[in-house]
Amino acid sequence: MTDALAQLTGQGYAVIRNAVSVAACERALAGIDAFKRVHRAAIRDNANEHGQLYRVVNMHLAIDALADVFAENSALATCDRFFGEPATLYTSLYYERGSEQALHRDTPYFCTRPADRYLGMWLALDDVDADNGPLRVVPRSHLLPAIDVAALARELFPDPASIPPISDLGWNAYQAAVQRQCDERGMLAQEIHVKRGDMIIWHPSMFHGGSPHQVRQRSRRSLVMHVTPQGVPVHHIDVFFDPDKPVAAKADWRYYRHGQRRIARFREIDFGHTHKLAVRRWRWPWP
Ligand SMILES: O=C(O)CCC(=O)C(=O)O
Repeated sequence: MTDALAQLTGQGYAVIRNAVSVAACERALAGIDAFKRVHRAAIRDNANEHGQLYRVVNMHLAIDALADVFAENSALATCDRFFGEPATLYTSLYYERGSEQALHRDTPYFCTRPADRYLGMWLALDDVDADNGPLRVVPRSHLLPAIDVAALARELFPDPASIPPISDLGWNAYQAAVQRQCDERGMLAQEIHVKRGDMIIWHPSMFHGGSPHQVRQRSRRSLVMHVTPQGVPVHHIDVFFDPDKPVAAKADWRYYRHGQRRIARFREIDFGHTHKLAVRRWRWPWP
Protein backbone atom coordinates (compact mmCIF):
# COMPACT_ATOMS: atom_id res chain seq x y z
CA MET A 1 0.00 0.00 0.00
CA THR A 2 1.39 3.40 -0.95
CA ASP A 3 2.05 5.59 2.04
CA ALA A 4 -0.57 8.37 2.22
CA LEU A 5 1.95 10.99 3.36
CA ALA A 6 4.23 10.15 0.42
CA GLN A 7 1.23 10.56 -1.92
CA LEU A 8 0.28 13.87 -0.34
CA THR A 9 3.76 15.34 -0.60
CA GLY A 10 4.55 13.71 -3.97
CA GLN A 11 1.24 14.07 -5.84
CA GLY A 12 -0.32 16.93 -3.85
CA TYR A 13 -3.24 14.85 -2.64
CA ALA A 14 -4.00 11.51 -1.01
CA VAL A 15 -7.18 9.42 -1.04
CA ILE A 16 -7.83 7.51 2.17
CA ARG A 17 -10.53 4.92 1.62
CA ASN A 18 -12.98 4.21 4.48
CA ALA A 19 -11.42 6.94 6.63
CA VAL A 20 -14.79 7.32 8.35
CA SER A 21 -17.19 4.42 8.92
CA VAL A 22 -20.41 4.39 6.90
CA ALA A 23 -22.31 4.30 10.23
CA ALA A 24 -20.60 7.54 11.39
CA CYS A 25 -21.40 9.18 8.03
CA GLU A 26 -25.04 8.12 8.40
CA ARG A 27 -25.21 9.57 11.94
CA ALA A 28 -23.83 12.86 10.62
CA LEU A 29 -26.39 12.88 7.79
CA ALA A 30 -29.21 12.11 10.23
CA GLY A 31 -28.11 15.08 12.34
CA ILE A 32 -28.10 17.34 9.31
CA ASP A 33 -31.53 16.11 8.17
CA ALA A 34 -32.94 16.80 11.64
CA PHE A 35 -31.41 20.27 11.59
CA LYS A 36 -32.98 20.95 8.19
CA ARG A 37 -36.40 19.69 9.31
CA VAL A 38 -36.42 21.86 12.42
CA HIS A 39 -34.91 24.98 10.87
CA ARG A 40 -36.71 25.29 7.56
CA ALA A 41 -36.66 29.08 7.58
CA ALA A 42 -32.90 29.18 8.08
CA ILE A 43 -32.12 26.99 5.08
CA ARG A 44 -34.89 28.22 2.77
CA ASP A 45 -32.75 30.69 0.81
CA ASN A 46 -29.82 28.32 0.52
CA ALA A 47 -31.49 25.10 -0.61
CA ASN A 48 -32.12 24.53 -4.34
CA GLU A 49 -35.22 22.95 -5.90
CA HIS A 50 -34.00 19.51 -4.73
CA GLY A 51 -33.56 20.77 -1.16
CA GLN A 52 -29.77 20.60 -1.48
CA LEU A 53 -27.68 23.05 0.55
CA TYR A 54 -24.66 24.89 -0.82
CA ARG A 55 -21.51 25.92 1.06
CA VAL A 56 -22.61 26.01 4.68
CA VAL A 57 -19.67 27.24 6.75
CA ASN A 58 -19.02 25.61 10.14
CA MET A 59 -22.10 23.45 10.43
CA HIS A 60 -19.99 21.10 12.59
CA LEU A 61 -20.24 23.67 15.40
CA ALA A 62 -23.96 22.97 15.70
CA ILE A 63 -24.16 19.25 14.95
CA ASP A 64 -21.99 17.03 17.13
CA ALA A 65 -22.33 14.01 14.82
CA LEU A 66 -20.70 16.13 12.11
CA ALA A 67 -17.85 17.08 14.46
CA ASP A 68 -17.44 13.35 15.14
CA VAL A 69 -16.46 12.65 11.53
CA PHE A 70 -13.60 15.08 12.01
CA ALA A 71 -12.49 13.75 15.39
CA GLU A 72 -12.81 10.08 14.47
CA ASN A 73 -11.29 9.66 11.04
CA SER A 74 -8.23 7.63 10.15
CA ALA A 75 -6.95 10.23 7.64
CA LEU A 76 -5.99 12.53 10.52
CA ALA A 77 -2.91 10.39 11.16
CA THR A 78 -1.54 11.55 7.79
CA CYS A 79 -2.27 15.20 8.61
CA ASP A 80 -0.56 14.82 12.00
CA ARG A 81 2.52 13.41 10.28
CA PHE A 82 2.52 16.22 7.70
CA PHE A 83 2.41 18.87 10.45
CA GLY A 84 4.56 17.00 12.96
CA GLU A 85 1.87 17.67 15.57
CA PRO A 86 -1.88 17.05 15.95
CA ALA A 87 -4.23 18.56 13.40
CA THR A 88 -7.08 20.68 14.75
CA LEU A 89 -10.24 21.74 12.91
CA TYR A 90 -10.24 25.41 11.91
CA THR A 91 -13.36 25.69 9.69
CA SER A 92 -15.56 23.49 7.48
CA LEU A 93 -17.76 23.73 4.38
CA TYR A 94 -20.76 21.46 3.96
CA TYR A 95 -22.25 20.87 0.50
CA GLU A 96 -25.23 18.84 -0.68
CA ARG A 97 -24.60 19.55 -4.34
CA GLY A 98 -21.40 19.90 -6.33
CA SER A 99 -19.49 23.11 -5.67
CA GLU A 100 -18.59 23.33 -9.40
CA GLN A 101 -15.81 25.64 -8.27
CA ALA A 102 -13.17 26.57 -10.84
CA LEU A 103 -9.68 25.15 -10.31
CA HIS A 104 -7.90 27.07 -7.58
CA ARG A 105 -5.38 26.94 -4.79
CA ASP A 106 -6.71 27.63 -1.31
CA THR A 107 -3.63 29.56 -0.22
CA PRO A 108 -4.85 33.16 -0.83
CA TYR A 109 -7.54 32.58 1.84
CA PHE A 110 -5.70 29.94 3.89
CA CYS A 111 -2.33 31.59 4.12
CA THR A 112 -0.01 30.59 6.95
CA ARG A 113 3.39 31.88 8.06
CA PRO A 114 5.39 29.75 7.65
CA ALA A 115 3.66 28.19 4.64
CA ASP A 116 2.17 24.69 4.62
CA ARG A 117 0.62 24.75 8.09
CA TYR A 118 -2.79 24.11 6.53
CA LEU A 119 -4.40 21.11 4.79
CA GLY A 120 -7.79 20.54 3.14
CA MET A 121 -9.68 17.35 4.02
CA TRP A 122 -12.71 16.40 1.91
CA LEU A 123 -15.06 13.73 3.19
CA ALA A 124 -17.54 12.01 0.87
CA LEU A 125 -20.89 11.63 2.61
CA ASP A 126 -22.38 10.19 -0.61
CA ASP A 127 -20.80 8.03 -3.28
CA VAL A 128 -19.45 10.50 -5.86
CA ASP A 129 -18.69 9.75 -9.51
CA ALA A 130 -18.74 11.54 -12.89
CA ASP A 131 -22.49 12.26 -12.51
CA ASN A 132 -22.62 14.18 -9.25
CA GLY A 133 -19.80 16.72 -9.22
CA PRO A 134 -16.62 14.96 -8.08
CA LEU A 135 -13.60 16.81 -6.79
CA ARG A 136 -10.92 17.27 -9.42
CA VAL A 137 -7.24 17.82 -8.91
CA VAL A 138 -4.19 18.63 -11.01
CA PRO A 139 -1.60 16.14 -9.75
CA ARG A 140 1.77 17.64 -8.80
CA SER A 141 0.49 21.20 -9.24
CA HIS A 142 1.73 21.96 -5.72
CA LEU A 143 5.28 21.59 -7.08
CA LEU A 144 4.98 24.27 -9.79
CA PRO A 145 7.47 27.17 -9.61
CA ALA A 146 6.53 29.85 -7.10
CA ILE A 147 4.48 32.72 -8.49
CA ASP A 148 5.92 36.16 -7.75
CA VAL A 149 3.02 37.37 -5.62
CA ALA A 150 4.77 40.62 -4.68
CA ALA A 151 5.04 41.54 -8.40
CA LEU A 152 1.39 40.56 -8.95
CA ALA A 153 0.40 42.71 -5.97
CA ARG A 154 2.24 45.74 -7.40
CA GLU A 155 0.15 45.41 -10.58
CA LEU A 156 -3.15 44.90 -8.79
CA PHE A 157 -2.89 47.04 -5.67
CA PRO A 158 -1.06 50.36 -6.11
CA ASP A 159 -0.94 50.93 -2.34
CA PRO A 160 0.50 47.84 -0.60
CA ALA A 161 -0.81 49.09 2.75
CA SER A 162 -4.39 48.82 1.52
CA ILE A 163 -4.49 45.31 0.06
CA PRO A 164 -7.88 44.03 1.28
CA PRO A 165 -8.21 40.72 3.16
CA ILE A 166 -10.96 39.63 0.73
CA SER A 167 -10.48 40.38 -2.96
CA ASP A 168 -11.90 38.70 -6.05
CA LEU A 169 -9.38 40.69 -8.10
CA GLY A 170 -6.43 39.21 -6.19
CA TRP A 171 -7.93 35.72 -6.08
CA ASN A 172 -8.71 35.60 -9.82
CA ALA A 173 -5.33 36.99 -10.90
CA TYR A 174 -3.43 34.48 -8.79
CA GLN A 175 -5.52 31.49 -9.93
CA ALA A 176 -5.15 32.59 -13.57
CA ALA A 177 -1.36 32.63 -13.10
CA VAL A 178 -1.43 29.05 -11.75
CA GLN A 179 -3.72 27.97 -14.60
CA ARG A 180 -1.22 29.44 -17.11
CA GLN A 181 1.57 27.41 -15.54
CA CYS A 182 -0.52 24.24 -15.85
CA ASP A 183 -1.43 25.03 -19.48
CA GLU A 184 2.21 25.67 -20.42
CA ARG A 185 3.12 22.22 -19.09
CA GLY A 186 0.05 20.36 -20.37
CA MET A 187 -0.99 19.50 -16.80
CA LEU A 188 -4.65 18.46 -16.71
CA ALA A 189 -7.21 17.97 -13.96
CA GLN A 190 -8.37 14.48 -13.02
CA GLU A 191 -11.62 13.57 -11.31
CA ILE A 192 -11.50 11.58 -8.09
CA HIS A 193 -14.37 9.14 -7.66
CA VAL A 194 -15.08 8.10 -4.09
CA LYS A 195 -17.43 6.15 -1.86
CA ARG A 196 -19.18 7.33 1.29
CA GLY A 197 -16.57 7.48 4.07
CA ASP A 198 -13.57 8.07 1.78
CA MET A 199 -11.41 11.12 2.49
CA ILE A 200 -9.29 13.21 0.13
CA ILE A 201 -6.52 15.31 1.67
CA TRP A 202 -4.97 18.10 -0.38
CA HIS A 203 -1.78 20.08 0.00
CA PRO A 204 -2.26 23.86 0.47
CA SER A 205 -0.79 24.53 -2.99
CA MET A 206 -2.77 21.82 -4.78
CA PHE A 207 -4.77 23.16 -7.75
CA HIS A 208 -8.26 21.64 -7.38
CA GLY A 209 -11.94 22.35 -7.91
CA GLY A 210 -15.39 20.84 -8.38
CA SER A 211 -16.52 19.13 -11.62
CA PRO A 212 -19.95 19.89 -13.12
CA HIS A 213 -22.83 18.23 -11.26
CA GLN A 214 -24.65 16.55 -14.15
CA VAL A 215 -27.45 14.59 -12.46
CA ARG A 216 -28.92 17.34 -10.36
CA GLN A 217 -31.49 15.28 -8.46
CA ARG A 218 -28.73 13.05 -7.09
CA SER A 219 -27.14 14.66 -4.02
CA ARG A 220 -23.42 15.15 -3.54
CA ARG A 221 -23.08 15.54 0.19
CA SER A 222 -19.55 16.29 1.33
CA LEU A 223 -17.70 18.05 4.11
CA VAL A 224 -14.52 20.04 3.50
CA MET A 225 -12.48 20.44 6.67
CA HIS A 226 -9.72 23.03 6.89
CA VAL A 227 -7.15 21.81 9.37
CA THR A 228 -4.07 23.34 10.96
CA PRO A 229 -1.95 22.64 14.02
CA GLN A 230 -3.41 24.25 17.15
CA GLY A 231 -2.97 28.02 17.40
CA VAL A 232 -1.85 28.60 13.79
CA PRO A 233 -3.30 31.89 12.50
CA VAL A 234 -4.88 31.67 9.05
CA HIS A 235 -4.45 34.83 6.97
CA HIS A 236 -6.10 36.10 3.83
CA ILE A 237 -5.29 38.02 0.65
CA ASP A 238 -3.65 41.01 2.40
CA VAL A 239 -0.98 38.77 3.93
CA PHE A 240 -0.75 36.40 0.97
CA PHE A 241 0.13 39.26 -1.39
CA ASP A 242 2.46 41.01 1.05
CA PRO A 243 5.07 38.49 2.20
CA ASP A 244 6.67 41.14 4.48
CA LYS A 245 3.49 42.11 6.29
CA PRO A 246 3.93 41.59 10.06
CA VAL A 247 1.50 38.99 11.41
CA ALA A 248 0.49 37.66 14.81
CA ALA A 249 2.28 34.51 15.90
CA LYS A 250 -0.83 33.01 17.55
CA ALA A 251 -4.41 32.62 16.36
CA ASP A 252 -6.89 34.86 18.16
CA TRP A 253 -9.56 32.16 18.48
CA ARG A 254 -9.96 29.57 21.20
CA TYR A 255 -10.53 25.82 20.88
CA TYR A 256 -12.84 23.32 22.49
CA ARG A 257 -12.19 19.63 22.91
CA HIS A 258 -14.22 17.13 20.89
CA GLY A 259 -13.21 13.51 21.60
CA GLN A 260 -9.44 13.37 21.26
CA ARG A 261 -9.28 16.47 19.06
CA ARG A 262 -9.56 20.24 19.26
CA ILE A 263 -11.89 22.43 17.24
CA ALA A 264 -11.67 26.23 16.83
CA ARG A 265 -14.56 27.94 18.58
CA PHE A 266 -16.51 30.37 16.39
CA ARG A 267 -19.92 31.85 17.06
CA GLU A 268 -21.69 31.62 13.72
CA ILE A 269 -22.78 29.28 10.96
CA ASP A 270 -22.81 30.94 7.55
CA PHE A 271 -25.13 29.80 4.77
CA GLY A 272 -23.47 30.50 1.43
CA HIS A 273 -22.07 33.84 2.66
CA THR A 274 -25.57 35.35 2.55
CA HIS A 275 -27.12 34.34 5.87
CA LYS A 276 -25.58 33.89 9.33
CA LEU A 277 -26.91 32.20 12.44
CA ALA A 278 -25.59 32.18 15.98
CA VAL A 279 -24.28 28.68 16.82
CA ARG A 280 -25.90 28.50 20.24
CA ARG A 281 -29.39 28.73 18.74
CA TRP A 282 -28.88 25.77 16.46
CA ARG A 283 -27.15 23.03 18.44
CA TRP A 284 -28.49 19.59 17.59
CA PRO A 285 -29.31 17.45 19.42
CA TRP A 286 -30.25 19.85 22.20
CA PRO A 287 -28.09 19.17 25.25
O1 LIG B 1 -16.17 20.32 -3.01
C1 LIG B 1 -15.78 20.74 -4.09
O2 LIG B 1 -16.33 20.50 -5.16
C2 LIG B 1 -14.57 21.64 -4.14
C3 LIG B 1 -14.23 22.19 -2.81
C4 LIG B 1 -13.08 23.11 -2.89
O3 LIG B 1 -12.46 23.26 -3.90
C5 LIG B 1 -12.66 23.85 -1.74
O4 LIG B 1 -13.36 23.81 -0.71
O5 LIG B 1 -11.62 24.53 -1.81
